[in-house]
Amino acid sequence: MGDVAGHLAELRSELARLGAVAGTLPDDLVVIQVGDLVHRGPDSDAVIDLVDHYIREQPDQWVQLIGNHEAQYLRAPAFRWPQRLKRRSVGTIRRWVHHRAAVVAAAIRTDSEDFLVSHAGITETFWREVLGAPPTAQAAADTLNDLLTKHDDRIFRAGVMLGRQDPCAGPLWAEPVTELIPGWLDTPLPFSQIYGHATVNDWVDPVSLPPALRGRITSDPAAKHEFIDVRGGRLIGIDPGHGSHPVIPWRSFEVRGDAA
Ligand SMILES: [Mn+2]
Repeated sequence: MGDVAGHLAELRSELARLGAVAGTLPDDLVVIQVGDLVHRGPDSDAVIDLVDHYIREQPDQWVQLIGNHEAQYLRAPAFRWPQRLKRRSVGTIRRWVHHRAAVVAAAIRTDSEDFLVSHAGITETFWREVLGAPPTAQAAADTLNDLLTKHDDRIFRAGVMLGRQDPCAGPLWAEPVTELIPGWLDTPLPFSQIYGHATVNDWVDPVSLPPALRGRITSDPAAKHEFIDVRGGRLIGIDPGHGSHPVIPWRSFEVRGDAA
């Protein structure tokens, strides 16, 4: 599930579409939410409460990832933001991280494809230099989550969104057009990646695509998903781009396989 951005009604209706009834997820569903649950929309604290309900009641079926907006509450804020969560919500996010109910990355394997899921994606430079070029999504996710446990600053490394383009921007901050995608045009992807945070497309005010991506990118505007085909796999952006108002319609990206 892409960025929720503080929109409780959108979170509820998407979970209902996925089969949640009366606060219970169906047995065969695991939700991996890519982070940025909060800010922009009107109900950030209520979104934290609802996710906390699922994390408590069905811990094996909700995998919460950390976005750069959650990171604002885990360490010294990296940027200024007009909204601020209630103290109780901050405590909830910190408890998730402490108990590893919120992590940096997850892996999904299907019969035909291996996926790493993270907030902003792993750049080629980050994959090689920080992670040591792991060949599988599971190995990459394990290393990323170990780095979080060790409070390694590289997990939180910013990039162009905070002012300086960086090929080693981290999994909470990499910007797709300038930081995430370019490195993977030269090096085969070891596994596909699913991420939120930002998309090449602007779903509200369509932009012309960068020349390097023409012919490589396909989009599902109804779902607000985009697919960049590169050697070795796909880069799949699923941030619907909710602002103070939700961007409708949007959907989670559904994969049939095993989440770990
Ligand atoms: Mn983000």
